[in-house]
Amino acid sequence: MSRSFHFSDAWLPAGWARDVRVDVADGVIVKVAAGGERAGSERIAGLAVPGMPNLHSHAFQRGMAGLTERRGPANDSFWTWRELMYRFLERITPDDMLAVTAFAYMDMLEAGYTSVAEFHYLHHDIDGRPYGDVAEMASRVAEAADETGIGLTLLPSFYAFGGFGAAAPKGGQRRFINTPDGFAKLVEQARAAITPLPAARIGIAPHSLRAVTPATLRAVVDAAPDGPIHIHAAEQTREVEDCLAWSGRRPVAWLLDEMNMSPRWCVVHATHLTASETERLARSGAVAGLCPITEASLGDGIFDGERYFIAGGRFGIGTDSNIEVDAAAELRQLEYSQRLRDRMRNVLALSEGDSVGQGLFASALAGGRQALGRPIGAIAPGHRADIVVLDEAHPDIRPDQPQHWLDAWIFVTGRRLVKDVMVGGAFVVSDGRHRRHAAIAARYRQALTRITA
Ligand code: NGQ
Ligand code: ZN
Repeated sequence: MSRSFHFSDAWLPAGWARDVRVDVADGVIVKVAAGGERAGSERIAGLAVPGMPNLHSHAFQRGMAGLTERRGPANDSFWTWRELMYRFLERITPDDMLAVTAFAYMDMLEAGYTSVAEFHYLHHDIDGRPYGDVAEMASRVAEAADETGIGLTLLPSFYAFGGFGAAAPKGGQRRFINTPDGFAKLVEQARAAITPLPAARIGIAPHSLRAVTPATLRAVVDAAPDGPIHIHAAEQTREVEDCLAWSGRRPVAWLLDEMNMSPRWCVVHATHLTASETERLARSGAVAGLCPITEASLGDGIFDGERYFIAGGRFGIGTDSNIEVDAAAELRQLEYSQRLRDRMRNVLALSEGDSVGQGLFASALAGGRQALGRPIGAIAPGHRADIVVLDEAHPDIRPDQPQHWLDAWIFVTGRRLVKDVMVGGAFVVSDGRHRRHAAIAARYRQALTRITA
């Protein structure tokens, strides 16, 4: 099926262009022409930009947003939050998984994301036994993507141990656990579950160095000859200390030394790195999976963005715990974390005159594309027609100053500016609202009422 659109303004690889005709066939952009012919095309007012890939999500955690912001008995931290998260996920059934994930994906689409890499580890039944279909939960993730229209890279997570040195899993982890063989079956079933989805992709996600051993990590990586590989690393200082005690090396240094860190890899968080780890990671071609809003929420720390950018490092953004879903706000938080640490401004724009917003947006599109392993992230031939239309009539958008438009979105308006969203050439969000908003929201509310009863 082919369709043509005519956008009043569009952000193309070379920058903003006026009167842009985009021809789409089977969900893919086949031709882009600035000043192109209007006949036979649908006219769309607004500022068209490529949809942002979300490179790191645990969709089910959307259901606990707002429920962990009360002080506990002592020393609230990432680790006490994790206990609450384990308690929350104890109650999630496959139907709940669908309800919460679809709501999270709808929220992403309404907030400027058009694709997601789901780092999926909630595999087994509540008692820890595999479901009859070992990929039951993964199938619900695929169903949620199908229902909402978001592009999916599904990353079944390999989780085998409770801590460094093959520590036994704790009770709260029983729904995650697989052997490498069991994991291989899960990946095969998950692959079958995503087959009907347009251009969906599968990869793997060894959860963290805490959750694997060197031998099991190598086994699952060797069994995946292609596709993205995502892993959490160096998010908390305690994880770095435990890794040093276990191996004498820090997590990212260990990965760089022991695994072939190629562009297939996405190192999620990479918060606590030495200067040399930061530079080595940049040179490896892997993507740093930054989740600045969640990292702030969980008290993780601050990524060394300036050093990494100067070294040419690649990055993308992820919504992780999904506590606040907003592509613009995620990029803003990344820059603001640097400003707060350095007491400076415009830290992540490297040359005089550069726009912080434009630079971050362009880099996050490229890094997201690499981490998701899908042809996305540009309004250009060969890319999926995943396009976000921003409101050109918003009072903060000065019609004659396109050089400020992305900064206005990222630093001023955030997701309120998102008007219409197209995925694979079909509009799923109009005037800021997903076409199935009411039904997906009602089902989510019902599921949450039951889960948190
Ligand atoms: C997760 N989330 O897998 O959901 C983790 C917490 C862990 C973040 N790290 C659990 N943000 O790392 O063990
Ligand atoms: Zn995560």
